[in-house]
Amino acid sequence: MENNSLPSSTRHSRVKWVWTNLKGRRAFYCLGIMGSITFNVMQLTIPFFVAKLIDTFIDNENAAYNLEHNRQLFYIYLAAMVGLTLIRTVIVYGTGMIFESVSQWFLYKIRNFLYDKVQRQDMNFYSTFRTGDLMTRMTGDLDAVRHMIAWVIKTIIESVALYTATMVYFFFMDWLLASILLVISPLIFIVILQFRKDVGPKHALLREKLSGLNTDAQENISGNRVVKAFAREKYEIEKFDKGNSEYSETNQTTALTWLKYYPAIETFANLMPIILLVVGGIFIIDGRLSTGQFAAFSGLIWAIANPMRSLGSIMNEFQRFKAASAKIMEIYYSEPKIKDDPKALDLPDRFKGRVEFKNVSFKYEDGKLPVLENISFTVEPGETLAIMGETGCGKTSLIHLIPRFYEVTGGQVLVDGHDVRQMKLHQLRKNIGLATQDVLLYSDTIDGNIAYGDEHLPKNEVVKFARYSAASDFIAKMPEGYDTIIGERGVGLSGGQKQRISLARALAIRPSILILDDTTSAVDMETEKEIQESLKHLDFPCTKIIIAQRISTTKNADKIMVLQNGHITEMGTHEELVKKRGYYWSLVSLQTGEEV
Ligand code: DGT
Ligand code: MG
Repeated sequence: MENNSLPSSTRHSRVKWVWTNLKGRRAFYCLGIMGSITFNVMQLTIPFFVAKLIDTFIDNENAAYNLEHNRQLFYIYLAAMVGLTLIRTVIVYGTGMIFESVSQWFLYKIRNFLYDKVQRQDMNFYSTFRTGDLMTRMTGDLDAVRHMIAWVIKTIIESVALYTATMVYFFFMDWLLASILLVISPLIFIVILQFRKDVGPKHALLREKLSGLNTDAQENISGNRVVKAFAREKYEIEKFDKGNSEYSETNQTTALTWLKYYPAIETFANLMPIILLVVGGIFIIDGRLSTGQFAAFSGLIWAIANPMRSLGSIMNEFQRFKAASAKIMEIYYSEPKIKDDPKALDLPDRFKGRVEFKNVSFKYEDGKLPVLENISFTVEPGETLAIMGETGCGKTSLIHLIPRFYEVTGGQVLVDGHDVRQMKLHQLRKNIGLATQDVLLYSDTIDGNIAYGDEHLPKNEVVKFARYSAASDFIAKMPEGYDTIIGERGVGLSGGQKQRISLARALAIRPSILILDDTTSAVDMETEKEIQESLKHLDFPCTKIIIAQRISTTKNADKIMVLQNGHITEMGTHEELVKKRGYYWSLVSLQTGEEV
């Protein structure tokens, strides 16, 4: 994760992270915890009153007398038992609501936070994390964290409260019997610790398998055309099947791990009633313990055996939380490298549109060779610069430096005379209209896609920009015109149609700098000419930087730049470059089919 300087999540304690993010609901959550403790301590009341009843009214020399003359006490005991049970029910309901609502609130808050984080990341982040993996983090992993808050912590508190209260009560009644029952506990803890060691890595692996499965599914569903074109359905189905069965197997091994430890825990837990029966029996015979007390011990023995039994599932869920939270915290604490300088300049909203490269060099962080070297040029406001060059020579990389998608490795990129690193990213990018080489349109109406950068754009403006990009004719022929849904679940569009909508989208923000990356490559010559003509007559001032392969697109530009292997090899007007008889000249000859 070196690209994004993601701090290792282990540096942040998980529980502390949860606690920090509970801010705003902490008091409410603590109320839930207190409710849980109260409810569990109250579990002791029934056996307590049962013991009292037995010792006063059943197993007592004066039982008949007591029943006769102390009948009121008998009713008080009964009423107390019923009353306390009712109160306990209310508390259980209340705490259940609290844990559920706090955990849902947490889930909502963190999911929004993560989405925000992901949206603000720079390009490097997106080449590091795969979509399927990010989706897993935002869904399954987050649910494991929610489960921790709603169930795991609650169950731990309940178990500890119940166990402790019962033990205190037991010690109060008979310290010796209580101590003998306690002897089992360390054995159980040893088994549980061993289980934790065993199951922890399995949860981590399980989580990786799920993420891999999601990534495969996501890539194949969005890339289904390629799968079909190469008739690779069978291969992809088999690949998924393999991943799926591996996931299923890992799931089973993880779930079955507990079964290895379960018999030991169960044996220890079952030993308790036996010890109680033997030792308690002897104590009753010796007169050390009353029948009522024995009944209380017996009625509560589950309260120390059950928490031990639930230790297994608590540990299981805790390990799942551990694996999931590490993944979430990685995103949570990640910081984009490209962000606003705290001392960023306060510039007027609309730029003039002067672009200057000063000795710019650039290399991708994961790349070995420099992509651009020593690039210097200037485009004055309102001018048009055309960039040409063989595939892979660095054209797209160059224009991506203007909106600061990547940081230069040497030199400076200046807009209106200011280094882009000193500008507010939002402001810089708001001034740039970019039609990227890979067109991505949203599953939305044509209108919604064109007005993406300015949702309040009036309909007549949308139509105007569609006209600029020579898209209005084909849009008018669509079944529902501008309201036709396009994108993944909508009407299919041709490559050239998509490019024209993408151009209209870039124009619709009235950028002071318009960047077109091969935007008319799939458009026929006639339509392209139309587009060129309207770009000359936009109703707002705009600097244009146009990457293209066709001479017809570039020849009217104020400047034409030829890039070769990351260097500028030619720069000038059409006439100048033709005279030079270099790369540009050879392109002209090739494309026009005549010696010029
Ligand atoms: P095109 O669109 O095929 O006409 O080619 P250009 O001129 O737009 O090339 P460009 O800038 O996309 O790529 C220049 C070089 O940089 C090429 O060798 C591939 C490499 N490159 C492009 N994108 C990345 C990236 O995200 N990471 C790394 N490591 N290398 C990249
Ligand atoms: Mg390119």
